Amino acid sequence: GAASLSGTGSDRADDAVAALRADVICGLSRPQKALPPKYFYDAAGSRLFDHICRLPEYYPTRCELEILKARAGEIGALAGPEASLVEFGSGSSIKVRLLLDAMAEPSAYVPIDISGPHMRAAVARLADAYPAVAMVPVEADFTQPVRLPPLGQGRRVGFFPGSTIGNFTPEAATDFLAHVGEVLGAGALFVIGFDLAKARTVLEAAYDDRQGVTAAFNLNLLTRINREVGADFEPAAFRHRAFFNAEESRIEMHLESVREQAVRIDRHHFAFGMGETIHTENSYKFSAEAFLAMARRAGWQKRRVWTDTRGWFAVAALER
Ligand code: AVJ
Repeated sequence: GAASLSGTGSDRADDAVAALRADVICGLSRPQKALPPKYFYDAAGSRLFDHICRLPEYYPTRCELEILKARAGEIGALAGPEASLVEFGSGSSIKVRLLLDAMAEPSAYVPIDISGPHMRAAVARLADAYPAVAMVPVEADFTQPVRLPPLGQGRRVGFFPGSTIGNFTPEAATDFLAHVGEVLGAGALFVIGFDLAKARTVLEAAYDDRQGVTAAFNLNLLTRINREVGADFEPAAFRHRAFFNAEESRIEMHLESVREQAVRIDRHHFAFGMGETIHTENSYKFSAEAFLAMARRAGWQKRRVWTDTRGWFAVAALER
């Protein structure tokens, strides 16, 4: 929009802080206090998330890599020659490289990410390794309408790894899948990772690791809000909580107040009872059937579904 064309870096930063402040005030005003998980990923949070991906308990990253390594050839064949790879979010370049290596003369890589600097750094590294692939970063919120730049003759291949789809409620996930279909257009392929339901013990350990890295990741949200909007959260007065809600088939992360306390943002005061929580994240766990039914409602047909050897994680290739 106008801001991205004419705005300076600091205008954009002001906008981002204003959006964070509004979301925090709104989220803390609800009966069940809540904060959006997208705010986990400041510089410190992104580093902590990279650490989470290497933890012994956090299986999704390793499972998905196992699947992508085993199936890259099949994905490349489905993509066909001169395809454009459109990634929703700009994540692990290891996963993107696996796909680009398996595709026949890929014509473009198009990451869509709200964090410009992070994305441009990732793209610069890829550009050196893939001189024949046009690198076309799009700085945008991928949940909002975006128009793709003109791309080559080949197929459009969407990519949404990591089970980030699990952050959305089923309704929002369905809307998002339909939105991706609109963005990619008729004939597109969509390669998407999703986490599978499994034993509670395995799930809960993955979101409450022994080293406390996930706890630090969750609590970092409060540190970020203090720094960026001038709140006076005392992170030590909150505890990390993660549990599997079987009814909703999701891991929930919360920050639990260890005592009665109040938190201030300018003229706003938020009272916490002892044990009261801020709900910070949902991470839905699917059956392949439930996931595919949701994709079908959003206009996507199944081409393939692959799982790792333990059957803990899945990658689907969908077509529209
Ligand atoms: C990036 C949303 C896929 O839900 O597993 C990891 C985020 N939160 N540990 C997930 C996360 C706590 C992750 N996603």
